[in-house]
Amino acid sequence: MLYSPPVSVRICGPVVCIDPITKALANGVAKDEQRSLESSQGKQRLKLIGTPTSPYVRKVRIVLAEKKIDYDWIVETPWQPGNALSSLNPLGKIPILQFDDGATLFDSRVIVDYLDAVAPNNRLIPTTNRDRIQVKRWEALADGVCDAASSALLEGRRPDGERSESWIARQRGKVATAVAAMSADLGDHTWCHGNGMTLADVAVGCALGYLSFRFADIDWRPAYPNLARLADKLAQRPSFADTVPRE
Ligand SMILES: N[C@@H](CCC(=O)N[C@@H](CS)C(=O)NCC(=O)O)C(=O)O
Repeated sequence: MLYSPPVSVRICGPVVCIDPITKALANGVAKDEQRSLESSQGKQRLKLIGTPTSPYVRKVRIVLAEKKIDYDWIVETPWQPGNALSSLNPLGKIPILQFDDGATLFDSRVIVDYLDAVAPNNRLIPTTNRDRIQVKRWEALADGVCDAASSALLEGRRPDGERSESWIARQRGKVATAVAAMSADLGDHTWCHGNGMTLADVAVGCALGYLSFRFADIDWRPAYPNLARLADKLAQRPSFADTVPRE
């Protein structure tokens, strides 16, 4: 089904419920988005489809939590034969965000971009182009760590005779250089970009969490104390603590 933009999402925090239309107007969202919010037919109940092990799903769950957006989480693994994911995402990958009318959004970068635009409370992606691109660059780097690491993991699970050790080494090499680059780019700064937490930190936190979860032999903490400091700070947030990867 083609994506038809929903008009509003339900934003509920533990203490207050924020009306998304009022909030959007107060935060000065773009005029066309205002119009779409104003033509509201009602509030959307979002479904997120994914697993508790996927770092991309975790990134979306953290953004949903940080923005206090209510949703139903449907656990579905792409590795289960006969799963229905390809009817929701032709690529058969998670995460998938599904709206009341059945329309879907993928992948994680598109979903978080969408969520940050329709629920402008607790902005995670800066609105100025220069800052926005830097945050998206961080996200690409961190997601790239997950891409390379998961490729190495899956290759390592192939049967003897089918497994390529050179492919695993290639992907592990990408992980190593990308983590070193993240550390160099973070330097002495508290956050990856700017003076507060952004999607850059969320994506980096998910990538580092995925390495700790799946690759006990990749000892990134002592090698990169600045990344360890960032990961420890993020781990104190309920959005991170509640989404620690698990089987
Ligand atoms: N770039 C995608 C990557 C999503 C992805 O690779 N998800 C994995 C799970 S961690 C998946 O669904 N793999 C199934 C497959 O490749 O068939 C995103 O950010 O959403």
